[in-house]
Amino acid sequence: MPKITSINERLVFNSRGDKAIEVDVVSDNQFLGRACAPSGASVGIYEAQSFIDNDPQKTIDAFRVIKKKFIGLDSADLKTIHETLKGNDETVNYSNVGGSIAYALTISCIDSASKSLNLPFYKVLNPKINKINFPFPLGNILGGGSHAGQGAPDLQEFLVCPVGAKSIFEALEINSKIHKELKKNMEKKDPRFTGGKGDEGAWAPNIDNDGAIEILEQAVANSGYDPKKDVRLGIDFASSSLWDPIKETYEYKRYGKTLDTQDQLDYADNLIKNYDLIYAEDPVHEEDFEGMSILTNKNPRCLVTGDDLLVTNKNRVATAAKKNSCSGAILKVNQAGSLYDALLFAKECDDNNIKIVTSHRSGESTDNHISHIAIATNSVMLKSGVVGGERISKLNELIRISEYGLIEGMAKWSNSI
Ligand code: 2PG
Ligand code: MG
Repeated sequence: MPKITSINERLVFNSRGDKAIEVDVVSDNQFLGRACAPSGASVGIYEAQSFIDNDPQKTIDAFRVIKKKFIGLDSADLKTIHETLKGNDETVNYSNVGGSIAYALTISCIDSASKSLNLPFYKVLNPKINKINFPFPLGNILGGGSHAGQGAPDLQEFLVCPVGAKSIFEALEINSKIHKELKKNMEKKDPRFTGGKGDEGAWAPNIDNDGAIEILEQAVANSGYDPKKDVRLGIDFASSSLWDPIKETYEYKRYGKTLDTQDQLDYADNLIKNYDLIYAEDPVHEEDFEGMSILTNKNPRCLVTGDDLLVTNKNRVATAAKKNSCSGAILKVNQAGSLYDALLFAKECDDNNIKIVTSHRSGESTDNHISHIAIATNSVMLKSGVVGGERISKLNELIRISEYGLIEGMAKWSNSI
């Protein structure tokens, strides 16, 4: 068994230039694992708390006091590492040790174990995996909301999913082509478009929500694909960022619209139907299991997906399953805290036939572990942008994984969709 012999931790900077925690775990004095915790801009209220009292340095200092408890443990034994961590933090949101520590420690342990065992990361996580089915890359082409400046759409992400692609390389090439094409289309539409991008590399033009989805559909068609067949469209509404809990309305501030609960449901439903969306993430706010359920039941061709609704939490997805609130579930390890928590969530999704979409955060490192986590959890999609060093590192890792010779093809999930 690979034995943890040392642990080192530091503050580094993420893709937004904010402080982030990185942890190194060494097994058997030679196998270095390393992981850096990402962070979100549209953060769900039920997510793990990244730092103790919002203070990265305090979180690092507190970890230094407890880290000796992990020395000598088997770095591949995720359960024991998780339990040791929980022995120091009984809170539900990791507020005593910090979710960033839970993320970086558990992932760097598996990273180190994978080197020591000479196995790919995904195989350490899921030893039963034989043939790989690649997740479809869900590419963020145009965006706004909390990821971009004023003038960009209120909705956070306008996405594409190349469902007609036969290989991961082809899928990534298609997304990249559409990302480039959209820029050209945008320049024609608005000669003052600066080429500005949001946090995840999606274009952030001055356009409203309806204009954004239209121009995306056009860019897909201009790239030579059928947006109702080869490359389907998606939206991350990130509705909790629009929701005003006091007024109980959705505030589309940039374009001066206020929608009540029913209006929002109708708006989301119309977008899903008019554009034949394959993917609709958080179309209503994070407490509205019922609204999600209405949209899920009405739209069997669309993966109605919970992000802030589920926060990678096993109990919340169990509730969602009972109410039929979603057909898709976002998996972000740092929402849950530890990698072990995230795997419990994945199992609950699987048991309830809810499709998993493994996802980056808007504030990322150049780590590529999420690509392996997507494979290990049989995710149908990987949401990791299209361009930018910190996003491309994850997408390129999928290409490397495709050389391992155990490939079956792309995720098999789209029969009814
Ligand atoms: C989301 C994510 C990633 P953030 O809402 O799905 O795209 O954004 O990390 O800001 O929560
Ligand atoms: Mg989201």
